[in-house]
Amino acid sequence: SSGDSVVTLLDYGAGNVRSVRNAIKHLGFDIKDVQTPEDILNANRLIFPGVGAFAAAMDVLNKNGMAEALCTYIGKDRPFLGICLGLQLLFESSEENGPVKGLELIPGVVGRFDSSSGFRVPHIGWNALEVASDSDILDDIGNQHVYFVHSYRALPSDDNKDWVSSTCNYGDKFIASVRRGNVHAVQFHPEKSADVGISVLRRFLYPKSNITKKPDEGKATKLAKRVIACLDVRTNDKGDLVVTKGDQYDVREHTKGNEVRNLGKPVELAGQYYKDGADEVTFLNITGFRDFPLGDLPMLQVLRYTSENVFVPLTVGGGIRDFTDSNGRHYSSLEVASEYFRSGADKISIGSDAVYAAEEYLRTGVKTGKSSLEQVSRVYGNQAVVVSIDPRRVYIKDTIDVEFKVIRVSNPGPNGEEYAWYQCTVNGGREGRPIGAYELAVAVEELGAGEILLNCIDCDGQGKGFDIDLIKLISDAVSIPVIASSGAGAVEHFSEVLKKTNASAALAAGIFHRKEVPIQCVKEHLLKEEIEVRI
Ligand code: 1PR
Repeated sequence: SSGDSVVTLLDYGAGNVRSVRNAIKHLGFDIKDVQTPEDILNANRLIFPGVGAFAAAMDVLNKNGMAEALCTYIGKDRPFLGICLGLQLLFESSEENGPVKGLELIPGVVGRFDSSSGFRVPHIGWNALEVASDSDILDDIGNQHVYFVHSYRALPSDDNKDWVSSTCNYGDKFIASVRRGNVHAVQFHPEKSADVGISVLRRFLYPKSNITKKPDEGKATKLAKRVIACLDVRTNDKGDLVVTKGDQYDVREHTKGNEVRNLGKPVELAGQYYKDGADEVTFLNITGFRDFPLGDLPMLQVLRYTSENVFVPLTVGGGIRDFTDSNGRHYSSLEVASEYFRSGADKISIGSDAVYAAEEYLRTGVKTGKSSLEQVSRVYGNQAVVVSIDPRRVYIKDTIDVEFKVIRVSNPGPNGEEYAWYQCTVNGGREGRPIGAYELAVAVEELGAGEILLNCIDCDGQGKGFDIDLIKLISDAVSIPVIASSGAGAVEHFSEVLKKTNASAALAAGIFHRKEVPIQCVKEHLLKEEIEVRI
């Protein structure tokens, strides 16, 4: 292929850049991977999607001469697009496990968001920008939302104001993008920002194509509340991977055959929900606790196919733990997670194994660093690790002698009980454990979880609304984002949970699968209720 349709990609192997590759291919370009510093110097256009930790990335760039080549390339004003860490590395230094020296092309220090100001860290989700007038690749954005996921950010100052092409508000006003000539970098993820993000990439790849429009004055907005579509996936009795949906976690039909309920094909449904405006798509491999997920090649295929066309974040969960297969081959949880990331996942979700890790941590007070949660979080960053909690409500008459966090419930239990605690379960709700959802949430935040997916077995599939008591309890207990799940049956349930609790997102399954309410209607309702959403 001619050099004109080739994008040079700097991927130093620290994480999932599959979605960047997919987006580039989607726009009709071939990819040439950087092998040597010369490849950088010879590039027609270079994309650098930084992933992983700042120090590790600088180490790799310094060791193989890439850092120098990058500085030369950028110094010559050659077409460059840095993404996320690919923006941060251009600055003088970062406080991430540091100070650590960066490429020193832009004045300023990359620091951590301050979670004490009430803003949850990581900054995960869709936010709008204030765009400067000569932003070029951002000219189509206006005040549409783009997807961010990061804990560190650079701040605008007098020293770097020549570079700053847009800012975003999240506690601080931070740098969302920089631009000088042909050199661009963005803190957000264009490859995960749906059509808006694809248009940013298109403007970079096809420069000067219809740059006529002046940007709308982007006005500062708040982080949008996310609406997430969840696909519970498992193999049915015929051996096909299907989207299923339980009633309080029971996914079998109550007919003679007792079949696994089949609500459609995972790749098709994910594609549909993307088109309908889902802010994220989550796949839960619900038999992963029993069957080894890497034996489950179809699940990896589902991710690969989905990520080719779905340009919003994908989360996958189920079966992330250490495993020894029937041949005695040992797989670490990190290998399992890595395989999911390589196949197109942006985040992985851990259920059962996080419960065991939290129990041990609470018992010993020691962080061993060995749990799946800690390992994946260390290697891929905490923004890539979701902990899925499957609690069941336990009503009690009084609060005496309960070693777990008890709340006064809004609706009394079947025997008039006024109190409850929420017991964590493992193995798809089959086994209750001696730990409460509150205790678990606090512990997993300390162990490195970046987000909590909060289910509720009592509400799952009932369509009667989210468990507001539970979601309030957990979202007030942690400073990482909480995704409210289980029980959505009407648009009002979404506004209720987002107004009455501090949840950052609302997830639903059945209501979308049964086509009762399209995602767009949920968004329109939220907008009407003056809740910030991405439309
Ligand atoms: O324990 O790490 O292998 O992870 C297993 C994962 O599979 C966990 O995230 C667990 O929540 C999930 N899971 C296991 N069994 C089931 C089941 O249903 N039998 N599904 C299951 C969890 C709950 C939500 C559901 C919401 C919204 N399903 O995913 O989508 O409740 O539903 P609704 O809107 O229809 O009410 P591990």
